[in-house]
Amino acid sequence: MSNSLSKTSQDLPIDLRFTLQAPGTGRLPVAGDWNGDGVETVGLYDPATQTFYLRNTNTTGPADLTFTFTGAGPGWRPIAGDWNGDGIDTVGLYDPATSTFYLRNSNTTGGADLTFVFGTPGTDRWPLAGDWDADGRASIGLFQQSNHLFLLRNQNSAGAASSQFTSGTGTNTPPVAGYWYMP
Ligand SMILES: [Ca+2]
Ligand SMILES: [Ca+2]
Ligand SMILES: [Ca+2]
Repeated sequence: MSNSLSKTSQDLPIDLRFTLQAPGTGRLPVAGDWNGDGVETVGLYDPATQTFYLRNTNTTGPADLTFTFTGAGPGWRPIAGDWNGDGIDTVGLYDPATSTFYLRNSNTTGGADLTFVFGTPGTDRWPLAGDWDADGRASIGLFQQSNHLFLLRNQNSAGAASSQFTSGTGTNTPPVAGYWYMP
Protein backbone atom coordinates (compact mmCIF):
# COMPACT_ATOMS: atom_id res chain seq x y z
CA MET A 1 0.00 0.00 0.00
CA SER A 2 1.17 3.51 -0.65
CA ASN A 3 1.92 5.96 2.12
CA SER A 4 -0.16 8.46 0.20
CA LEU A 5 -3.24 6.61 1.49
CA SER A 6 -2.29 7.33 5.08
CA LYS A 7 -4.55 9.72 6.91
CA THR A 8 -2.31 9.99 9.96
CA SER A 9 1.26 10.57 8.84
CA GLN A 10 3.56 10.65 5.87
CA ASP A 11 6.12 8.86 7.99
CA LEU A 12 4.39 5.59 8.84
CA PRO A 13 6.62 2.61 8.16
CA ILE A 14 5.48 0.03 5.65
CA ASP A 15 4.97 -3.20 7.58
CA LEU A 16 4.08 -5.42 4.64
CA ARG A 17 5.08 -5.29 1.01
CA PHE A 18 3.75 -7.80 -1.47
CA THR A 19 2.16 -8.14 -4.88
CA LEU A 20 -1.33 -9.30 -5.71
CA GLN A 21 -0.74 -11.06 -8.98
CA ALA A 22 -3.58 -9.65 -11.08
CA PRO A 23 -1.76 -7.59 -13.70
CA GLY A 24 -3.44 -4.66 -15.37
CA THR A 25 -3.91 -0.93 -15.10
CA GLY A 26 -6.67 1.10 -13.55
CA ARG A 27 -7.25 -1.37 -10.72
CA LEU A 28 -8.71 0.06 -7.52
CA PRO A 29 -7.83 -1.39 -4.09
CA VAL A 30 -10.20 -2.87 -1.52
CA ALA A 31 -9.56 -4.51 1.85
CA GLY A 32 -11.61 -6.87 3.96
CA ASP A 33 -11.83 -10.17 5.80
CA TRP A 34 -12.97 -12.30 2.87
CA ASN A 35 -12.83 -15.65 4.74
CA GLY A 36 -13.87 -14.70 8.27
CA ASP A 37 -10.57 -15.60 9.95
CA GLY A 38 -10.26 -12.19 11.59
CA VAL A 39 -7.49 -10.98 9.28
CA GLU A 40 -8.13 -8.23 6.75
CA THR A 41 -6.50 -8.81 3.41
CA VAL A 42 -6.38 -7.06 0.09
CA GLY A 43 -8.16 -7.11 -3.18
CA LEU A 44 -8.35 -5.25 -6.46
CA TYR A 45 -11.26 -4.18 -8.63
CA ASP A 46 -10.96 -3.76 -12.38
CA PRO A 47 -13.65 -1.32 -13.56
CA ALA A 48 -12.99 -2.22 -17.21
CA THR A 49 -14.11 -5.81 -16.73
CA GLN A 50 -16.19 -5.40 -13.53
CA THR A 51 -13.96 -8.04 -11.95
CA PHE A 52 -12.86 -8.35 -8.34
CA TYR A 53 -9.61 -10.12 -7.39
CA LEU A 54 -9.45 -10.98 -3.67
CA ARG A 55 -6.60 -12.63 -1.78
CA ASN A 56 -6.91 -14.30 1.64
CA THR A 57 -3.34 -13.68 2.80
CA ASN A 58 -1.24 -10.53 2.72
CA THR A 59 1.51 -12.23 0.79
CA THR A 60 2.54 -12.23 -2.85
CA GLY A 61 0.43 -14.49 -4.99
CA PRO A 62 -2.63 -14.72 -7.21
CA ALA A 63 -6.20 -13.99 -6.20
CA ASP A 64 -8.02 -16.65 -4.18
CA LEU A 65 -11.36 -15.31 -5.37
CA THR A 66 -12.06 -13.89 -8.83
CA PHE A 67 -15.58 -12.90 -9.83
CA THR A 68 -17.51 -10.26 -11.72
CA PHE A 69 -20.13 -7.85 -10.41
CA THR A 70 -23.10 -8.25 -12.74
CA GLY A 71 -24.54 -5.00 -14.02
CA ALA A 72 -21.67 -2.77 -12.96
CA GLY A 73 -20.94 0.30 -15.05
CA PRO A 74 -17.78 2.19 -15.95
CA GLY A 75 -16.57 4.63 -13.34
CA TRP A 76 -18.08 2.75 -10.41
CA ARG A 77 -15.89 2.63 -7.30
CA PRO A 78 -15.40 -0.41 -5.03
CA ILE A 79 -15.99 -0.82 -1.30
CA ALA A 80 -16.17 -3.80 1.02
CA GLY A 81 -17.76 -4.57 4.36
CA ASP A 82 -19.76 -7.07 6.37
CA TRP A 83 -23.17 -5.84 5.28
CA ASN A 84 -25.14 -8.71 6.86
CA GLY A 85 -23.13 -9.33 10.03
CA ASP A 86 -22.09 -12.92 9.21
CA GLY A 87 -18.38 -12.26 9.77
CA ILE A 88 -17.46 -12.22 6.08
CA ASP A 89 -16.65 -8.98 4.29
CA THR A 90 -18.10 -8.77 0.81
CA VAL A 91 -17.88 -6.25 -1.96
CA GLY A 92 -19.95 -3.38 -3.19
CA LEU A 93 -19.82 -0.63 -5.77
CA TYR A 94 -20.69 3.06 -5.81
CA ASP A 95 -21.75 4.95 -8.90
CA PRO A 96 -20.76 8.61 -8.44
CA ALA A 97 -22.90 9.66 -11.44
CA THR A 98 -26.11 8.67 -9.62
CA SER A 99 -24.79 8.39 -6.02
CA THR A 100 -26.13 4.83 -5.94
CA PHE A 101 -24.66 2.02 -3.85
CA TYR A 102 -24.73 -1.61 -5.00
CA LEU A 103 -23.88 -4.11 -2.24
CA ARG A 104 -23.46 -7.87 -2.56
CA ASN A 105 -23.54 -10.40 0.32
CA SER A 106 -21.29 -13.03 -1.24
CA ASN A 107 -17.95 -12.84 -3.02
CA THR A 108 -19.21 -14.60 -6.09
CA THR A 109 -20.34 -13.58 -9.55
CA GLY A 110 -23.74 -11.95 -9.45
CA GLY A 111 -25.59 -8.71 -9.01
CA ALA A 112 -26.37 -6.46 -6.08
CA ASP A 113 -28.38 -7.74 -3.11
CA LEU A 114 -28.94 -4.16 -1.94
CA THR A 115 -29.33 -1.11 -4.18
CA PHE A 116 -30.03 2.36 -2.85
CA VAL A 117 -29.20 6.03 -3.33
CA PHE A 118 -27.29 7.93 -0.67
CA GLY A 119 -26.01 11.47 -1.00
CA THR A 120 -25.87 13.48 -4.18
CA PRO A 121 -23.97 12.74 -7.40
CA GLY A 122 -20.50 14.12 -8.00
CA THR A 123 -17.18 12.97 -9.35
CA ASP A 124 -15.49 13.99 -6.08
CA ARG A 125 -17.51 11.44 -4.10
CA TRP A 126 -15.62 8.45 -2.70
CA PRO A 127 -17.47 5.57 -1.02
CA LEU A 128 -16.64 4.41 2.49
CA ALA A 129 -17.66 1.40 4.54
CA GLY A 130 -17.40 0.69 8.23
CA ASP A 131 -19.32 -0.40 11.29
CA TRP A 132 -19.93 3.17 12.40
CA ASP A 133 -22.32 2.27 15.25
CA ALA A 134 -20.61 -0.99 16.35
CA ASP A 135 -23.71 -3.15 15.86
CA GLY A 136 -21.75 -5.83 13.98
CA ARG A 137 -22.83 -4.75 10.50
CA ALA A 138 -20.93 -2.48 8.16
CA SER A 139 -22.71 0.32 6.41
CA ILE A 140 -21.80 2.93 3.90
CA GLY A 141 -20.60 6.49 3.83
CA LEU A 142 -19.30 9.10 1.46
CA PHE A 143 -16.31 11.41 1.42
CA GLN A 144 -16.83 14.56 -0.62
CA GLN A 145 -13.31 15.47 -1.60
CA SER A 146 -14.03 19.06 -2.67
CA ASN A 147 -15.13 20.19 0.79
CA HIS A 148 -13.67 17.36 2.92
CA LEU A 149 -17.11 16.37 4.12
CA PHE A 150 -17.71 12.89 5.50
CA LEU A 151 -21.30 11.60 5.39
CA LEU A 152 -21.94 8.34 7.26
CA ARG A 153 -25.13 6.29 7.40
CA ASN A 154 -25.80 3.47 9.88
CA GLN A 155 -28.19 1.58 7.59
CA ASN A 156 -27.68 0.30 4.07
CA SER A 157 -30.72 2.01 2.67
CA ALA A 158 -31.72 5.35 1.21
CA GLY A 159 -31.99 8.16 3.71
CA ALA A 160 -30.21 10.94 5.48
CA ALA A 161 -26.72 10.81 6.95
CA SER A 162 -26.54 9.44 10.50
CA SER A 163 -23.54 11.66 11.11
CA GLN A 164 -21.45 14.11 9.14
CA PHE A 165 -18.30 16.09 9.74
CA THR A 166 -15.39 17.67 7.91
CA SER A 167 -11.84 16.50 8.29
CA GLY A 168 -8.50 16.76 6.60
CA THR A 169 -6.78 19.19 4.30
CA GLY A 170 -5.31 19.13 0.84
CA THR A 171 -6.88 18.39 -2.50
CA ASN A 172 -5.73 14.86 -3.29
CA THR A 173 -6.45 12.90 -0.17
CA PRO A 174 -8.49 9.78 -0.78
CA PRO A 175 -10.22 8.53 2.37
CA VAL A 176 -9.46 5.35 4.22
CA ALA A 177 -11.55 3.40 6.68
CA GLY A 178 -10.39 0.50 8.78
CA TYR A 179 -7.58 -0.30 11.12
CA TRP A 180 -4.44 -0.33 9.01
CA TYR A 181 -3.66 3.37 9.31
CA MET A 182 -4.80 4.08 12.83
CA PRO A 183 -2.02 5.49 15.08
CA1 LIG B 1 -9.33 -13.04 6.31
CA1 LIG C 1 -21.14 -10.58 5.38
CA1 LIG D 1 -23.15 -0.88 11.96
